[in-house]
Amino acid sequence: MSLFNKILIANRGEIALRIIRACHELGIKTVVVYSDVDKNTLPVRLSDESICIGPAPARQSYLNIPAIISAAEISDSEAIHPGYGFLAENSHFVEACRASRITFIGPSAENIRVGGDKSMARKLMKRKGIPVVPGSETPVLNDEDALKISKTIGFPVIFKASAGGGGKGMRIVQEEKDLPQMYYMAQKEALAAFANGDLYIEKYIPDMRHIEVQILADNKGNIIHLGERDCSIQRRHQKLLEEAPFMLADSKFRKKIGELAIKAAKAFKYRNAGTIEFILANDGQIYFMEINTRIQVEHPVTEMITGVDIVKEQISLAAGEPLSLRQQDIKFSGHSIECRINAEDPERFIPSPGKISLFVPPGGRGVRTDTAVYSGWTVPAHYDSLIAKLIVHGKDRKEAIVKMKRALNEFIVDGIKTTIPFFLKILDDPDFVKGNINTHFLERKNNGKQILIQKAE
Ligand code: MV4
Repeated sequence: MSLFNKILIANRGEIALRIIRACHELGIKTVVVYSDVDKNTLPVRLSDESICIGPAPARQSYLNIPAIISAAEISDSEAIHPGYGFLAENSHFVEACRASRITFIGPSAENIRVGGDKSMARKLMKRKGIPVVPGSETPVLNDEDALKISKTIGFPVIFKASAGGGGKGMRIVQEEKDLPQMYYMAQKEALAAFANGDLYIEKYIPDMRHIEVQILADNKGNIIHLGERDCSIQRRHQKLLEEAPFMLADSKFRKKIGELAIKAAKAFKYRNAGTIEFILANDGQIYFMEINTRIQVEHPVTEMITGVDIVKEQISLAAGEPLSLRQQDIKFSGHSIECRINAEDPERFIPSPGKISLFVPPGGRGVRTDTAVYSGWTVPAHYDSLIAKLIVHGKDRKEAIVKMKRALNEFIVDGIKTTIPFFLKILDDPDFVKGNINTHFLERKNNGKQILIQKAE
């Protein structure tokens, strides 16, 4: 199998290191690009080559397309892995790679364009017979248009930004009289965040669970799924804790949601690794929510229960290899949980950058820590605050919870504040332990005065 000789990694932190490890196991040389403040990082130290591409602000470094393409050219890199965030879902970057005859390790530019237009993606799904939440067919043009549609589907409704995904430009509208104001607030927020104020409407589904399915697709259109993840524990639309499998999924549910995800991916003519996100309503209805056209932060929980190395699969699929696994080869075993450890005040979730004087990640059977942190390193304030992903695997959910608590208690991070204490509280919460969770879990805990998080604003 001749994959690539050399891959450039256009990212930083734990995911850059995760990709370096996959490349080295495949016998592929790596080049990392980095910003001034990332000179003394593990990815730079452990990569075969490294190239400084600019100053700390991401616009001038990790988002600087000409600098990254030049770095790939001068280092003779045949492919670029974008990781997640930064340029991972930028269709212009995919086209720039193509123009320079560099393989983009990920989906097609078209996949990213359609997936990034949430309203268009919804329309495509509906046309192909995949259930979507009742709502608008296209972006709504104005508040009158929005009111007309809302009246036909019934309140409450939710506005979402076509260019969004995950929170910004979202507003729940409980009743008719609130609609105009909510419409303009959502539009203003979407415009500011995405330079695109297009909004679409969905019926508001109370107490939903966020269930997503990992898929892999080769260039010939063969698609398999690696099962589902429950990502319902979120705060302000940031996932904090993810698990696989969804604890209430039996093999029938897995088959149903897995086949829906494959059908959705086929409709997109999807290539490489991706995720289909679903809303699971409390009446058991499954609706397509959006498609994520990248490797995701939470991919390790799927790796832990399937034994599939998703990053290696991405590389092999990008090289044009056919899928090496058939659906019947995918076996699910045990239960995995991931906690996203952020450099943040665990009470107020505000960033806590600074020097980490001592860093001792936990280990032992069934414990994986994906991190690029080491003792003495300083967390820069310029990027997101994820410093480590703690992932455990147990024979069942109960064992995974016990293991996660054991590992969190072992984890030493001195010098900065982290979200470790917050996860210890969640893992002791009786509702969490029972699996009595949904996307409003944390808000409900707050209102019930079992404070797990401080109220935002
Ligand atoms: C929804 C929803 C209810 N109905 N969609 C989408 C992105 C994710 N981060 C939250 N999203 C939601 N989508 C429909 N049709 C509820 C949420 C949602 C939410 C919405 C507004 C404010 C806070 C929220 C917390 C969790 C979930």
